[in-house]
Amino acid sequence: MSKRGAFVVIEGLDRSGKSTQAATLIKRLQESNVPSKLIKFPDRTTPIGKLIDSYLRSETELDDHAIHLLFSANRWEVASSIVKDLENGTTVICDRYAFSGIAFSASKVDPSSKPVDTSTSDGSSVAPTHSTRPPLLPYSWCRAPDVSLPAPDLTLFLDILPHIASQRAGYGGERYENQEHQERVRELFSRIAEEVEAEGVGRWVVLDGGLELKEVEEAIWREVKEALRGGDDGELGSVKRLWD
Ligand code: 2DT
Ligand code: MG
Repeated sequence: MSKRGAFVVIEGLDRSGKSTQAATLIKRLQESNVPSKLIKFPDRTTPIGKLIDSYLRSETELDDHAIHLLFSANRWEVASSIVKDLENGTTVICDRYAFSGIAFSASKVDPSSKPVDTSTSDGSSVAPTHSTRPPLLPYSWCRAPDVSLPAPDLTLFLDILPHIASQRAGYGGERYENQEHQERVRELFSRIAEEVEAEGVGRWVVLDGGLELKEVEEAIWREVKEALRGGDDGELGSVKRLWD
């Protein structure tokens, strides 16, 4: 078998620079003659993707469970083609993946729910915020539909503070693009990172998304070159599956 390609996922909050960096990375790979391909989730071009797109633009309302499953189905639509590409030696760069799926859904709260506990030590109470309300969907439920998807060899998490991201151009147009929700999404990503590291499903690397573009680009390039080299024996081995 020829050397397989690496599966590299770029994750982060909205406006953390993922799409810009993914585009630069694919250009560098191609200039280095590494067979590679860029994919993105949600893929809004498929029939399922069109439903997701309409939901994200707030043109339609969908039950929170249903939209979560659609996001996962949108990955399953191409899961076998990802594996095929990797096995044929193509490196796959993926802009968002199942980790966004879990983080964005498990961070949802019911705005009309009773806050967990907003009382302070002196007995007064503070206004309930997003983070004091109970989750709408259990974390384990959010993770379940993505179990057995191809696992990335490397996940690059572009970390940015929500208030910094909110000042970047193009922010705020779609559902979920508000600071309170993004704060909670960032917390969920930390939990996912711990789990990925504990279970050894590929490497999870946190990069400072607040740095200059060029600095982030170089940091990404170093990590990707390392990933392409494979393990100690110079092999990436067979494609692993998420969480199993
Ligand atoms: P973009 O801005 O990158 O197009 O993402 N999302 C994404 C989910 O809620 N679940 C998922 O599984 C994925 C992949 C994150 C659009 C928004 O969709 C959210 C932001
Ligand atoms: Mg967006």
